[in-house]
Amino acid sequence: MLTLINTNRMVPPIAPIGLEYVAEAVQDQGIEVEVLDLCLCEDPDATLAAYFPRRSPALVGLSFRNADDCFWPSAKWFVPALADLVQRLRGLTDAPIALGGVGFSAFAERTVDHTGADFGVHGDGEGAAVALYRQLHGRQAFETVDGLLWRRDGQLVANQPAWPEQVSLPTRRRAVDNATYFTKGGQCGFETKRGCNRRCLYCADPLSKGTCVRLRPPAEVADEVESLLAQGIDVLHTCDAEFNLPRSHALAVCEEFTRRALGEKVRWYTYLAVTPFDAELAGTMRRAGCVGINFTGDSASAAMLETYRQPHRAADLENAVRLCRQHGIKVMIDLMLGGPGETPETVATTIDFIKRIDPDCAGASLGIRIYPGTGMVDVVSSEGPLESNPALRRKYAGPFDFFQPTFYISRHLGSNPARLVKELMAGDERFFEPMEEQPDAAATDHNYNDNTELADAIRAGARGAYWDILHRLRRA
Ligand code: B12
Ligand code: SF4
Repeated sequence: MLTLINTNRMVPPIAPIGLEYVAEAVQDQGIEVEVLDLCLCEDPDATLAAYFPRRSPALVGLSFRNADDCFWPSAKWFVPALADLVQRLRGLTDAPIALGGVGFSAFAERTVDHTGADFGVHGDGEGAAVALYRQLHGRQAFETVDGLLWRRDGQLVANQPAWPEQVSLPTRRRAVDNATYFTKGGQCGFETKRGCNRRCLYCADPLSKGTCVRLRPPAEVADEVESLLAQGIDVLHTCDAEFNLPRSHALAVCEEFTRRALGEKVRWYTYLAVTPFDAELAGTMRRAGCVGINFTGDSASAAMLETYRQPHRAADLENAVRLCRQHGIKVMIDLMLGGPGETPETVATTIDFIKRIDPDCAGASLGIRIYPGTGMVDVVSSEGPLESNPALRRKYAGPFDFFQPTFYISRHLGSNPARLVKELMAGDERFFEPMEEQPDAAATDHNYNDNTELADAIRAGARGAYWDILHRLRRA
């Protein structure tokens, strides 16, 4: 038997869709599986202590979605709590422990090493969990398991993830209590593809999910949405990196939704790259039930977009907002402020431009989380010794270590960059402001980590993407 544990207790709670796909794929191979959801229980310690004397799994799998909250100055790091959990499990079961999840995959080797887990799976878990389970009961040929991290003679070995070109997943969505997640989290996720073939300077998605786009059959995606609908869940959020990459697949998914009249039954939100986006795509998405788009806008400064390696320009942002307005889709622009070369002038250009094109809201992330393996590491390496680089921000002591939350804010923004950005926003309520570093600073940001304002609104019946719920609250 395989026991899968959801370790993510962030509030509002997001259903562990990755763990659910893994659980159902394992079940489909005839392996008994149980899910222990530490998010939906009152007392995780008591839940674990009550579970293990009753059950003796052959393998325990831990899902680790967020390695940290990616938000400066909050900079919450969740790896130490994961290490504590692994230690606690050692006292409760002799079963080997395997780690997986998107947060895990961004730092796979370091996380296995740091927590002392027996195994880890970098990338897709469906096939790897089955293969690992079988190898544990068979010849122990761990080198055959795609994406597996394991130890040979005490040395950590990391197998390459497979990144299969086509993704086919179970569609039942019954392994997790999605109805409760919907009530407490205000939305549930679904996935139409994995991976990204772009190389934005800061982004870890290609590392965690693969560097090519791996598509899921549209009919399968629609089957899954119908499974969620049958559970009373009618507000959804995509779990793709960017829904419109590629555009042809986005259209195909939407057309399948429309063919099944799903657009009249569900409302869904999504992340989109700013290009490609056009009237045909906007109209097709709206008919298929899309009610809100969060664009990876980053900046309106041509220089900053170039630095971030984004193919779009300010005019594309303007076009995106206009098309959303024309098609009745709410629109949020995610901004990435403070990257290499950002100056007060480029920030002002971006903020003024956003005010003018008038999206429903814009989120200002100030401070780029530096992930090992991304272009950001090359940038900071080229800027001289880390210890004397004023752009680097962190809350831990000792040598710099990008495994721990480490952020970059351009030195040109001075000693209080959040204040500077807020002054430029000038209280415009369309912006989620960056948070200042003072401990008593008021929260007008869009950090969803332990966000009680959001959780309370959802408890009172609010549903939708969190930016949309917060936006509605602020206008009320
Ligand atoms: C969609 C999304 C959101 C939506 C979620 C909507 C929803 N209803 O699900 C919203 C906007 C709410 C959101 C919020 C946040 N998010 Co988010 N989100 C994503 C996104 C795009 C998809 C996540 C997802 O569900 N993927 C699909 C599933 C199927 O994949 P998976 O979890 O990786 O699971 C697979 C494998 O990892 C593996 N696996 C998983 N578990 C296990 C267990 C075992 C044992 C094994 C073997 C394998 C295994 O198998 C699974 C299937 O193949 C990712 C980026 C990305 N492309 O993945 C960011 C991402 C996960 N989010 C991130 C962050 C930081 C957050 C927030 C903390 C932001 C904030 N401060 O507010 C919050 C946290 C919310 C919460 N309560 O947890 C970061 C985490 C980075 C990190 N350092 O860890 C990511 C990676 C984005 C990024 N690069 O910055 N998010
Ligand atoms: S920011 Fe979006 S488009 Fe760029 S690499 Fe990441 S997922 Fe791909």
